[in-house]
Amino acid sequence: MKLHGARKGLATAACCPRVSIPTINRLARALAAFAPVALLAACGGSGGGGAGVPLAGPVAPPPVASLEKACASFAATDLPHKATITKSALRKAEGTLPEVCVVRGSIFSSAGSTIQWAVELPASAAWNGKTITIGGGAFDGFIPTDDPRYQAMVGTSANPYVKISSDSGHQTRGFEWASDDVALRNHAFEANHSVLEVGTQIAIRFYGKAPTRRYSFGHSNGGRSSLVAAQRYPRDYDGVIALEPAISQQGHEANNVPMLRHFFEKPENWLSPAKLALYAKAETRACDSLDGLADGIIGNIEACNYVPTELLCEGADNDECLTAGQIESIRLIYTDRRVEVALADGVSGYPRFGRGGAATSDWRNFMFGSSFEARDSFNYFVGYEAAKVVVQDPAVDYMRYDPTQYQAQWTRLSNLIDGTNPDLSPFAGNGGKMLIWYGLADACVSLYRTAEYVDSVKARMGASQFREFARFITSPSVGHGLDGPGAGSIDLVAAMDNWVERGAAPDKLVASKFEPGSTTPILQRPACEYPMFPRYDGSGDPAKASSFACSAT
Ligand SMILES: [Ca+2]
Repeated sequence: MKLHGARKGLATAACCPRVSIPTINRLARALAAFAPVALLAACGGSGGGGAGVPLAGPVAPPPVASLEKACASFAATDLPHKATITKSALRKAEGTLPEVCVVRGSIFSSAGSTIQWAVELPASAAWNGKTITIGGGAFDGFIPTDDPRYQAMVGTSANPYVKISSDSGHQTRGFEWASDDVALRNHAFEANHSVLEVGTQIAIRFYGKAPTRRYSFGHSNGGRSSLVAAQRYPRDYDGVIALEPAISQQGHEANNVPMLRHFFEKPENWLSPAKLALYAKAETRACDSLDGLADGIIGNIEACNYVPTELLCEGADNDECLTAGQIESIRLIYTDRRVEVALADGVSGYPRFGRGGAATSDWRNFMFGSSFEARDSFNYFVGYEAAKVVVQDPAVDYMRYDPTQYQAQWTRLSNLIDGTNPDLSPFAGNGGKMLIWYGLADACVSLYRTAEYVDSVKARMGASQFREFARFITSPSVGHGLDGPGAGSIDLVAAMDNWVERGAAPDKLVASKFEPGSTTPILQRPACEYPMFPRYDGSGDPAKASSFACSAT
């Protein structure tokens, strides 16, 4: 799961559901439309997994032809949700990706929302009998498995799986479609659920047997959709993996307004790459050793209270100092924010960001962007997109609108999209496992919102019950772009599968840092459960995880 440079449109959006009666009615109608097929099927569940979508439709014998032939001749006309196949073609092996049959198709939900999806099927002998759904970042609008960066993020351990993904029901990268209720509901949760049913059926038809396990994997908005699936459809997945999940998107968009306005109000508030480097160096110098080792990694973020007052420009502004406005920008990044907008599940405000982001690509990509004039940072982009929707005006002035005047729209969005429902009992009761990972330096989606969410789940279920099915682990000095001085690459798919299949809880995971293109780690650290971080033992090899112990202080 390393990499994928944080880029506008790719990185996941800030953020951020409850099943209403209309939803239930809608689901009932969908099921009714499907009844003739469902009646034909044995209600097989998904083998040994907890996932319980009925496996409808006739079962074909296992293919004996080559993958290419089986792929070219694959057809299915009675798929769930009236899904239609538009193309079925072999994709040859490339890099670390194996040869697969890619079945593409669509689900027409309404005039305002059509879901484009893809299901990647490895050769029968290579299939491990399981599926993995791969979620998209930002506002979706593309098929993640078509993007090599997403394939790299999920990693080679996912290669033996049937990979399922979709654009969530729209084909653009903005948020303008969110004014359409069907499109919004698809993006929020329904597309993921529907496409899982389609992908499961395609696997059954293609291989002649049902998947034994189904997992979900996603980063940022994709992490949100993983957690939302566990909240709304507790029988869909045996394991959900969420990296830096954007579970409170509306909290992010409404509450970041004052901070972003300050950045872009005047040039002397904005931090150039040179200023970012200056600040990153100073923050690292002040806080690096708080974890016992000066290694460029700020592990003990809670003890890091550095304020760059000594960098204040005494004369003319230059690259070796910070203006008062720039110091205020940094203070705002590290300060909890509160814009009076009420969100789903009693959530309000939006927490500060974790320390260390200036030394990653995050502050440039997510906070400040390429120039003061461009206003192209990702947080500004998603905030502006949300403003257009809540104000219902594509020409809204982001720098002037009052988020508190649009409570009804925030509520509408938050109730559908946000993944803050703390009731994971049905998911846990069904045997589901949950693995959440965070880079502590994330400057797009606040670590602390997920920490609050995990606390809310523990408060409801009990901390020990939480640990029976879930882990929240972190890696310091890794940002939302999954880069930075820290070690943040962990094989979470293998970790999840070990937990689900063998009961091996992911308590000894090691995070690695690699040089680009290399598979030999240059640095390793334990992946500690939040709020613990890797503390150096004082004598061991600084490159080895065994030289560090997880500590809360
Ligand atoms: Ca350190």
